[in-house]
Amino acid sequence: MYTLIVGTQEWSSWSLRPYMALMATGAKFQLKVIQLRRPESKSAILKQSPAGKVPVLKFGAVTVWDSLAICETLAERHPKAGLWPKDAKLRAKARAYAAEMHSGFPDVRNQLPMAFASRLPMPDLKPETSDQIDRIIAAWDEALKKHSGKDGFLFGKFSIADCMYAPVVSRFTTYGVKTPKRVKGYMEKVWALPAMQNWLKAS
Ligand SMILES: N[C@@H](CCC(=O)N[C@@H](CS)C(=O)NCC(=O)O)C(=O)O
Repeated sequence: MYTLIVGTQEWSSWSLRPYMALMATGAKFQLKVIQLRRPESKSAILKQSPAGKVPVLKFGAVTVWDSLAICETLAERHPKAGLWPKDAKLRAKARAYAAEMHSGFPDVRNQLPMAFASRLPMPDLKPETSDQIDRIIAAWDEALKKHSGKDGFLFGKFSIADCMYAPVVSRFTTYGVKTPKRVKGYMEKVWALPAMQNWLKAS
């Protein structure tokens, strides 16, 4: 039904997000991996999407690029998967979390690049990077404290907010970022998900 085109799993943080969402729908899909950082990478990606970036989702005659657009499309097509919270106020907040990740934290991206299966020393952090790490931890902690309930994700049941932050769980694990107990428990929960473990095997 679907084809999800992703970049090398070890590095492609943007690709991990829709993979998490697609796995949560339970829908059948084919995964195509384009190896990044090779001379032929760009032309291979351009054959799949005019935007020249992965991830890309294809179904029928439709091509969707951009990780958040793919997650939104899946949420719309698979309402039973509950990829956004049912409650409208909670949904608005979950969307703000997802959007904050999508458009923000540039220094975390640059200084702590995703290296999914690796364990690396923490680099000397710029003040901006430390501030962004603190903001992510505070945002997670607040959502978990208020909304995680028995399911244990940021907004209770697993949602697109968790998909968007899954690469950060990986980055914090790789570089050994220290987190408070509640956040550590959340990271362990996300890391143990079958989708994350599949990604690890492929990394
Ligand atoms: N905003 C896009 C960003 C996607 C992106 O930057 N993808 C990287 C891989 S992780 C890529 O395709 N890089 C290859 C290139 O730029 O040639 C999204 O959310 O999907």
